Amino acid sequence: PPSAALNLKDIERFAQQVLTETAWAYYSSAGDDEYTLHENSAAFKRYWFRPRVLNKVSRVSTATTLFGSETSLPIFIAPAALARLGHPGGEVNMVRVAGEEGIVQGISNNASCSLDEIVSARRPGQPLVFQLYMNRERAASEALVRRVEREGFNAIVLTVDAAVPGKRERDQRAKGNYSGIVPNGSSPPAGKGVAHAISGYQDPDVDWADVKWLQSITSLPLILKGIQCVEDAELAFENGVQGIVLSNHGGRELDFAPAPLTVLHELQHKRPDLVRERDVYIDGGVTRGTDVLKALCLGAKGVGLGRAFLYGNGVWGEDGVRRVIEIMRGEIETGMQLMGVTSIKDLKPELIRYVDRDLPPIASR
Ligand code: HOC
Repeated sequence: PPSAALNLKDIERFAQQVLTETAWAYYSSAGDDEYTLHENSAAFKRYWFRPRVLNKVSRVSTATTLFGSETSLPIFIAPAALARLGHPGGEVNMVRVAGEEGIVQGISNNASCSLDEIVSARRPGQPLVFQLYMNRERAASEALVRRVEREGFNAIVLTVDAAVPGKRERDQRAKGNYSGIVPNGSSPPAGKGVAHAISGYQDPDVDWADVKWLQSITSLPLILKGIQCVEDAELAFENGVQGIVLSNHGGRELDFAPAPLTVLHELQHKRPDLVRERDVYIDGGVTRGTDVLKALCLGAKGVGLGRAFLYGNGVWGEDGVRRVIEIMRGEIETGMQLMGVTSIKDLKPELIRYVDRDLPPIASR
């Protein structure tokens, strides 16, 4: 049962046992030697807390506002492709649970459930954001953006860290049958893995003029996902976007791209005004509620989790998605209580310190 998982690492281990070889390889793989995949979570271990005591903490609120909607937690379901590869209910399972739990969800351009299925599973007013890859055929992107706007999505999230698929060798080596699950009618090129199979329509020639073009065709807020340095964060806001997600695509694209938490620290240092006044989100490498709290102390507005939801969904369907949220809710609440804070706005840089050394790996149990 889902209660057998006490933490997100447990869920990952169950997923490795239960998912097909193709699904596990596709979900878990990352670029080249997977240093960035490792670094995304290692970066969190270099920040320790400076807790405050003797504050009354019996009542804590984890509520906040993400992508313009109130949410019960400072986390969101990051857009990720092909939830059906893990469970036949696919993204719809996540929509149902996110609705019950009051969580914002990102719907991937490469979702395996159709937009019709997704919007029919949604509660009235349930917050969803749509993650877009720019199609070589701009007219197709335009039609999609207009459809999503009509459906009342909260925002368009344009992914900018994946001009071409990263070299994911575990994905390429896994042999399996994913026809019928791959969206956009693509036929998978043999032996190149799932990422190549689904991304044929994506245009590597996207630039800041396309960002302006997107703004001209929609009144929805535009968020850029995949910002990896301070200069591009500045450019994004100069180009009028409403928010950015510091992300390296879960380590799946450029190996040796920096951990999003490191970029957040640098942004917080060099442009505290942007972190304070604009919407800066982060994703990648989150396995604990304390990771979320560290990112929030450094100024992130919210934190995305992708693989954890794919794994939970893959093992137990809706119950697994619910279990991920339950675990995170518990860890975030307990962490806040032990740090001496009772609301999300109290999470400030003064509550953490940077420790300039790596910890030894945690022994496996
Ligand atoms: C050209 C972009 O987001 C993944 C998905 C699909 C990425 C396709 C690569 O697998 O990370």
